[in-house]
Amino acid sequence: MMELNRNCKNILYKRLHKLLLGLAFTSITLTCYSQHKNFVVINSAMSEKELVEIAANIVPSPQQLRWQRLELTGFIHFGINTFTGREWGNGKEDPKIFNPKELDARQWVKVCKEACIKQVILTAKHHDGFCLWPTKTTEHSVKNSPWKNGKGDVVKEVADACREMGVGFGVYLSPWDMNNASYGTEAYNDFFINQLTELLTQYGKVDEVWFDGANGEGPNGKKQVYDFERWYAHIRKLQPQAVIAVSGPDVRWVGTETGHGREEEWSVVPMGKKNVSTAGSQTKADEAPAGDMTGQVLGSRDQLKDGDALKWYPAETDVSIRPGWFYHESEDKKVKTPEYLKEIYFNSVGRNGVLLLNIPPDKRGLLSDFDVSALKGWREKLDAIFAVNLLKEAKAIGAVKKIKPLLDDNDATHYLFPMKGNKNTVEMDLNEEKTFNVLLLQENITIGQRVEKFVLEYWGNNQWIKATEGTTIGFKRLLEFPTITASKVRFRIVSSRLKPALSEIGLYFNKESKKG
Ligand code: FUL
Repeated sequence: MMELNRNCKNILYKRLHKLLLGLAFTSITLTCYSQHKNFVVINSAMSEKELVEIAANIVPSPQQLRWQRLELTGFIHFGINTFTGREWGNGKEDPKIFNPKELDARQWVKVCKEACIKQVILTAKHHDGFCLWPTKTTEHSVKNSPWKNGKGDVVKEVADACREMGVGFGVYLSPWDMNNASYGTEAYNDFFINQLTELLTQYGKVDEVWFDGANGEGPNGKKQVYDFERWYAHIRKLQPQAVIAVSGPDVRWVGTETGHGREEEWSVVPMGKKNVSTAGSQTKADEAPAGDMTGQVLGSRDQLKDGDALKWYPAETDVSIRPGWFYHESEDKKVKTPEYLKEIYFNSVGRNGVLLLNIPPDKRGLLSDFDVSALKGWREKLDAIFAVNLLKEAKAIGAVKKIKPLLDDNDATHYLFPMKGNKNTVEMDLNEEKTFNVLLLQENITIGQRVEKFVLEYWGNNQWIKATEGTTIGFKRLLEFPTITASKVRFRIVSSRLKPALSEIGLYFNKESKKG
């Protein structure tokens, strides 16, 4: 009996222990969760200090983090315009002109993959309303084209190729539709929901849904009031892991289509109030940041008060490898050079953005040799520059000793700079003289984006000399500067919103540098 009692007590204790542990764990999770949000409502009574602290603690959602880590994504503009030679159709095109006789989506994805592009977004429907999948929602689609006798499905071919090659898959579905008769009426929002349902239920996992803000007239001369809220909710239900860009809540348009993002790029921006959109775009886009989204800086200290909320809303930098978004033979000689693409990489990925590089297939349904060789040359350049981190074997010689996490190629580990006295500086001995002209920096954004100003110096002529400097870091910052040879360097964080969590630092040598 005694034995039985003891056993029961043991079981009871164990259960109680488990329960308490469970409760403690829940409360830890809740605390962590409440401290780390990607959206915080603010009010006008808050001081700048409070706002800065809130901004510095805002972090990406898991979807945003996955997306940011991709760094390179690819855009495929392909459709009826490929056959008319236009950039924007008018919705009156005959589906019979769509006939890409050699279409090979595996070639598109393979070329992208070899260029280290991690996700591919296909224009499933552009402004002309022509659908690249055999949709039930309209007759204006591949099903009425001679391609594969109307039995083809470009969306499926791209989705399958992406899955096979381990590349992410996304869809561009233009809200503006110049073909559909219901455009400009409430029925169009239902039609759009049905198109989304098809795209998000028939092709497996979708990682990104891309909405353009363009909002022109439809076939009956009317404009549509887009029901973005409803569309977002639908996407969240069908593909919760997908990010919604750029007229969407997760990813923001950087504000230019040149491929060159802002030097000072904050991923936390004020939202709400004073929405200003570009001409021709829907002015009521709920997700536009406060102020001018094409402005020089968004989210600086004095701009934080300009919204009703602060939000993690990172920048996507979209640009085409050619002057146009669609393929035109006349632009074959105008494909961006590997050197220029490298500049774009530095000024997009290297400025805390994700690059969305458009590579449009031609009338055959293949990426042309011009584009393929430009991408290859680009990749070779980047591989050559980033082959060796010259800091790998460096020894910490200053007040900050913990440099291991900064050199482990892992953006999830970091050193949290105490920022007291000289604990804002990491001083390193390179063991011997090294030649370098590229600086790579990363912050652990799961802690927050915090650095506001930094400087890199080297030891020369018995003094510290500035090599380069900058403002924001964010997920990644790349800076190229005139070539330097030195055996000692120091990296100093001049100002930061809160203790900065630096995750990586690297020095590299670009032997083809144009900076001298
Ligand atoms: C724009 C569109 O009007 C262009 O044709 C292209 O699709 C680009 C990515 O977005 O707003």
